[in-house]
Amino acid sequence: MERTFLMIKPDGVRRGLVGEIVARFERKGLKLIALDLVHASRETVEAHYGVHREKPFFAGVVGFILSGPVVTTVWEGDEVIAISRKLMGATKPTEANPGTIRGDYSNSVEQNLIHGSDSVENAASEIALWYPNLV
Ligand code: IDP
Ligand code: MG
Repeated sequence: MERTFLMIKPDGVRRGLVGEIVARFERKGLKLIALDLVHASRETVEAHYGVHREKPFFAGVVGFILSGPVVTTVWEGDEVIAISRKLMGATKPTEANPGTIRGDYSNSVEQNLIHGSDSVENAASEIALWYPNLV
């Protein structure tokens, strides 16, 4: 059974979209196994976006994630990584289809409401980073 790490970013919390976003994954039939509202540390967020360290948007996205509380979650299910990426929608607002979370609620490439693991390896390292005690 596959697991993924999904995080509702500060814009989603500020805009009151936590329930709406969580509900979409629940309705899809994915199983919620962890959920917390957290004020993340810079160390954790920089490690989380470590693969993007050399990108021009790295400092911006880290600062944005630190701008308010986030909701961290772990989900379980068959093909949960690919399914949740599909429900999230594409990174760029011009490419995120209507019917997806980003397509319906975001028009910003940075403030795009949600993070989701993109591979089995990254899901494992993100879950270990945010939920070191989750078995
Ligand atoms: P993803 O969240 O769809 O997996 P990634 O390419 O992994 O997209 O980028 C991580 C995050 O960094 C994005 O969700 C977004 O918040 C931010 N980001 C990506 N590209 C840009 C950009 O060109 N400008 C500003 N922020 C960006
Ligand atoms: Mg990514």
